[in-house]
Amino acid sequence: MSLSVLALAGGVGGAKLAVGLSHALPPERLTIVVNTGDDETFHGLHVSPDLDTVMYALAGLTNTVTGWGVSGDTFQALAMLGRYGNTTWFNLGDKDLATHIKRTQLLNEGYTLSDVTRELCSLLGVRHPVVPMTNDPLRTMVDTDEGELAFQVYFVQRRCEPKANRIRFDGMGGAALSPGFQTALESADVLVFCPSNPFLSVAPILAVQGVRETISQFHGPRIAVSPIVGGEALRGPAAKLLQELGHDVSCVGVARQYLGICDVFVIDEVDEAHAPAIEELGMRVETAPTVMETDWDKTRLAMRILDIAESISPVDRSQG
Ligand code: FO1
Repeated sequence: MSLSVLALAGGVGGAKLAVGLSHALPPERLTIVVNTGDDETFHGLHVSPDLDTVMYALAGLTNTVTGWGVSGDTFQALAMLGRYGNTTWFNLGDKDLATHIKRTQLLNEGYTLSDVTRELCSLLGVRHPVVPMTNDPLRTMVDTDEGELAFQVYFVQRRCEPKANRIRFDGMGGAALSPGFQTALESADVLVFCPSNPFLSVAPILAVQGVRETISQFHGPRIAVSPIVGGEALRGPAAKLLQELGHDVSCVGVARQYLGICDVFVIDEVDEAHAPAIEELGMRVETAPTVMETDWDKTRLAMRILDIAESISPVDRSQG
């Protein structure tokens, strides 16, 4: 059986599984829809961190130390911008800046973010479709003890230190899903939630007009991978946010965020003891090695997800 997959991804964790899926599936069988709630304007340039993280990963350009940005990049332009009095807390490398210049140039010419992403990917040799969740502005805002902060201010400038009370998606009422996302939702056989932050990476995708409802009716298996392993986030503030927003700091707390939109929840082998609590939520649980360090780790997890999807026939789902 040859399944076609729609993968929903945020930044680094999403990019890793996207790479694994790209090894397991040809371009016409995979669409990677990416969060754009983290987008921000720096120095007059449109920066789409999660789109770039996925694009660089698929292009083999990733800085493997940080997980974002371009390998071997330098920061001379940023240093010069600092001399001109611009803010420099968001580390834009010289090569990375070229991406933002090109993106901004094309957006200013009237192309959509989907068009621009397709063009950048094509120029970097990325063959699997990478699609922004929306072409419209939708910005993640974090309400904290220090007031409401734009996502990158919270994440990078304030290093996720302020206590988060609530997360809001500015513009969600007017953000329509991108054409590529719409098509993939209609035509994919399987939906995969990559191991991305449920509040900061997946929730903005679900906040796009009609997405949550469409996914709740999705015709094929919906499989989510936990980004929390052994009670800790593999990276980023997922564990801190679970705690601050009043949820269990475990894969069970993550699974609860997927109620009604997920059929199979994949947890790491170290979390096997949590399986019954997740099954009680009405999801099937699978355990797998979910920590992706090497390319083989990524491909192995992708292949496992495809095996799980193949094991669920449409009949099983309609009876579930
Ligand atoms: N993350 C950081 O922690 N510090 C940075 O200075 C930083 C710069 C940066 C530049 C380009 C880019 O595409 C991503 C960058 N990131 C940085 C990562 C980014 O803030 C996060 O990956 C996401 O927005 C969360 O998924």
